[in-house]
Amino acid sequence: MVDKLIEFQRKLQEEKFDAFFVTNTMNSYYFSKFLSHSYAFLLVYPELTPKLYVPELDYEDARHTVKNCEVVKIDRNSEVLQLIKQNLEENQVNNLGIEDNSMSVKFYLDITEKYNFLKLDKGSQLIDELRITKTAEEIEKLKKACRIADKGVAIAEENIAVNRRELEIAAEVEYFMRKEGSETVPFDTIIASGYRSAFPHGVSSNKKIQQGDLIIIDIGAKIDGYCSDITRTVVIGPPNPKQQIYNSVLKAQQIAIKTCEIGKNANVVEEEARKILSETGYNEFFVHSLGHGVGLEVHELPTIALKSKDILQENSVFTIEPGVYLPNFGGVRIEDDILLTKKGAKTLTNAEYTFEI
Ligand SMILES: [Mn+2]
Repeated sequence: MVDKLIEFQRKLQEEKFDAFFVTNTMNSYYFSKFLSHSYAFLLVYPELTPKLYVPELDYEDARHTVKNCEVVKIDRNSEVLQLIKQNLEENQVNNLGIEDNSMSVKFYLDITEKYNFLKLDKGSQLIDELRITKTAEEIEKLKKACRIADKGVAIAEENIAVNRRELEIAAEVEYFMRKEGSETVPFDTIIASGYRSAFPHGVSSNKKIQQGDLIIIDIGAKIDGYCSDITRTVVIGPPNPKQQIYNSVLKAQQIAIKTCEIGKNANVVEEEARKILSETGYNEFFVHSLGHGVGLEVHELPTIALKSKDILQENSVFTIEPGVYLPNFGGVRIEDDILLTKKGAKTLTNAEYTFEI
């Protein structure tokens, strides 16, 4: 079984870090399985047992959960950075990796002052590179989150009706997904109808759904911290000819999914999707990138975009979501989460592509 903490320690050795200071709670959860709602500082050495520093109020919980690190209790009157400093000194650390992508300026200035005997090196990338491919255990969690979101789409479609408000539909979907085991929503549930469906970042509002509206349903669920992200677009009543942009978007999405293979540059996948949209003249209305990685965060690596330098890797999970947005008219977006395997892309979200309801 792949152990990401051991892989990380190997990387630290290769990159000649004496130690690494994991301060982002999502990353300390990634390695230790303990999610703190205050702080959980993980000090990782290439060869010693990692130490997880948690506040007193989290100690019992962490002690029961964590199997691969030594859990250190920080009582309310102690200074955690001071205690970590002692440990760094005892182990003769000269250079310390830090999480440059997520640390506050205040925290950075604080450690620069307190740890002035150290050379601090940027290291977020090392963790991002580990998170880009998923373990079997992570894939199971992502699959569960996807299954719940699939059912959430069906609930949205059942509830959508003329004169109901977008927020009401969003509430029905979230209530249902919670009952199915979703811990929370990874992002606000989006039900965007009519002219509002043309806002690529549209959110649910008090607008009432009307006959003939295009409606974007963009939702996600969360299992053990792992997110899903799916979008379907429906129309109430028979679609008018212009609403058939749906067919171009669906074709672009399906072709892009088929294009995904291990070793391919991510930008090529977006190019393929854009070729299809260009055939019908809609390419210029596709104003965002094609997709993003999904894991503990709903947006992580790889980036599926024209500018991306990422190479698609086996066991990466990411979205493919072309969209076309015609101002004052409406928009269409179709999104699935896919797992990249040796046999190509496998969709983890499997809600039907229903258009007319
Ligand atoms: Mn997305």
